[in-house]
Amino acid sequence: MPQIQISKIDFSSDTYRDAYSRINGIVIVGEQEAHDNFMRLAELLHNHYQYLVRLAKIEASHKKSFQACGRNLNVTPDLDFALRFFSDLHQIFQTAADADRIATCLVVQSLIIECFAIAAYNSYIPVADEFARKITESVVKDEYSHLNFGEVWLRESFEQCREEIDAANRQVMPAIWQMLNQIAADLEAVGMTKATVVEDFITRYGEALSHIGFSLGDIMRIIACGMKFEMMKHQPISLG
Ligand code: PL3
Ligand code: FE2
Ligand code: FE2
Repeated sequence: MPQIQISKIDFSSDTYRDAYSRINGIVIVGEQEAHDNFMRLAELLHNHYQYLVRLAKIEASHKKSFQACGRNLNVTPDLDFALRFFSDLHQIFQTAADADRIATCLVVQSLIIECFAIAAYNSYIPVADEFARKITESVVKDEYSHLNFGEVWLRESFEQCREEIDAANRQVMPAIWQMLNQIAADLEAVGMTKATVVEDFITRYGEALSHIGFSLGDIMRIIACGMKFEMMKHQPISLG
């Protein structure tokens, strides 16, 4: 029997629009970062230059699409908040690119940011307004191929890169949990939940690591390494 979904979300309420100003800022700045990162990767990976420039252009078009989503709801994106939100990841990517650490750059952009985006967009789709839902459905399709680029490259250089991938992960995962915690309340306000995003993210990132060549044991360890920071935040301090 088809389920009738009655949306309780009021897209024009102040609460919704306030939270959306930060979420919309994040996706706009996130897509801009993705554009810049793929352009940088194009310079670092000459034999993939044209393909990576094409990916960068797609990211620029995603940015435009999400700007339209904000305008449609009469929301001004909070870009200052979003720039601070991405600053740790931005720094990690720039430092790695300056040192020619391509595997690290790919872990940051092509694996982690893309998995984060796919998880977030998929959980946004069921609660989005009509206009944003159509846009997000088409954006998320592109993101799968961006994830795939990193998987394929890292799989081909797995033996030389596994240490670097591991180190990059240890650097990035705590930042990702922190980012999610910062926007947990805003996610709830637009009808999403942090738990859904975390679950989808872990599933996709774990799958990506297995495609690259990591064993199940490695994958558990890699993901749990980031989780420790996440769990500590919610554990009551035991004085006993
Ligand atoms: C990669 O192509 C783009 C990277 C964007 C990063 C997105 C992070 C998402 C955080 C939470 C926002 C979810 C809601 C989506 C609404 C349009
Ligand atoms: Fe994108
Ligand atoms: Fe992407």
